[in-house]
Amino acid sequence: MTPVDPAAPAAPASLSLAEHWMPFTANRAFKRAPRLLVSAKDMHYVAADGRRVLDGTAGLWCVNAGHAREPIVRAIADQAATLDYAPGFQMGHPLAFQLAQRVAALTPDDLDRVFFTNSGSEAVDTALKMALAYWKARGEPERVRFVGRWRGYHGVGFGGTSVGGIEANRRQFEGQLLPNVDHLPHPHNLSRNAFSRGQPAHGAELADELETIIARRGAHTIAAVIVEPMAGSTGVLIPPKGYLRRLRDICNQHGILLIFDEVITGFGRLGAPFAAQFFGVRPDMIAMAKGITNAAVPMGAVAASTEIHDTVMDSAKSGIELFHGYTYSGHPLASAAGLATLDLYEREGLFARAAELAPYWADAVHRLDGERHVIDVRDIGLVGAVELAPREGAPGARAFDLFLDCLEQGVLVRVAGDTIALSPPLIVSTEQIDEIVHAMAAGLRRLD
Ligand code: PXG
Repeated sequence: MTPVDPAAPAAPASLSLAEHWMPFTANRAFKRAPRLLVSAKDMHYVAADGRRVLDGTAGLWCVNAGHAREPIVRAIADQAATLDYAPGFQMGHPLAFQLAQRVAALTPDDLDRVFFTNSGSEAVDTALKMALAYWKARGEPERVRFVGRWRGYHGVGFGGTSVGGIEANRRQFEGQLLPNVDHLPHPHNLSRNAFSRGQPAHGAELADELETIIARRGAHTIAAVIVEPMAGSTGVLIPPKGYLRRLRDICNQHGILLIFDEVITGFGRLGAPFAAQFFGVRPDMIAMAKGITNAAVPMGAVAASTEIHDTVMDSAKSGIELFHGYTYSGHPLASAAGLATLDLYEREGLFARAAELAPYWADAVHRLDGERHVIDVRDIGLVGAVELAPREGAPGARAFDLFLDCLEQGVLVRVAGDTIALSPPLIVSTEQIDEIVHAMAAGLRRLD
């Protein structure tokens, strides 16, 4: 049991749970047995009953520097008192420009033109629309098709849902998703790659399926391919060695844009600023969010190549070049939080820290190899995944029980189908890594 924190704020005594329609949640079950968090600091949450919970998931893959970090808190508070909001259309404020410059300095090569959104979903839809605008500007308006990947997650906009490949997320909206989308096969293959350490050896050839799609549709109809370099929400799918390079090469051969959705992998999760650098593959656009502000204020962004940017700029005779944007694009509070966050990452060397911790992390999570029900353990950077054999007729139930068991032990992990995903803040200590793995092992031994 974890200690109770007497200083934690209490949840209100009479809290009505009916009105808040919760996102991606089993609402009825949750409201029968709610799990409420009331405060957080560094590596820990405090739950409504006062117990401390070790954050094994960086919130939802987003609190990379740990919770309620003082410089970020101060930057947001100061900014709220100085300039709470400024219109972002035909007006600007300095912080958004400063943050764009700082983000551009972290992205690979010439991906130096940064468009701000408020979420990963908006970043994805923005990148897809930029691809369409780019081809129109280039005089190839017939390039309108997108290629996503099965089991991909690109948020919940119509664009992201359409290129996404998680069946459950598509089913309720079938019939009104974007037309002209194809999906690559996902690269997850336990019969060849189970219990791999780091990138699996087998499966680079799955990228060649893009050639099949191109042969069927014609390269001249395809605007862009979008993939998560490492897929997170679907249960941590790590790209086989050579796979991303092959996708890049095929896109190059056919002049197709490659978009990396780095909403999860951006800002140090793998031990490099972006997965593009970690894997040594340059996309044409990167969609990002989450870690850009350490999740303290919602924000997302797209980094586009100067070529894409300049082509769109040059195609407009005068006036607005891209008919797209959000009321809160580059919001002052988010910009201030972003600047303080990037300072903190730099000052504490957190991306390098993630890289240095990765071997310890890999050893730790692979101690779960061979535990009961475990059919795979995988790792990359500071990401781990433990996949369980599903319970007969109840997919996901076993992993959900393990999630509840870990929470009872004071460790927050994340369920994705029958996989438990682990992604602690990059400030995690080796003792805390052991604590996460120990809770998982103890939970697994109790699990039906
Ligand atoms: N792309 C990727 C790759 C993501 O992981 C989004 C887009 C959408 O971002 P927004 O900010 O619109 O939610 C995401 C979001 C999980 C989990 O448990 C993952 C996400 C969100 C919630 C839960 O793995 N990723």
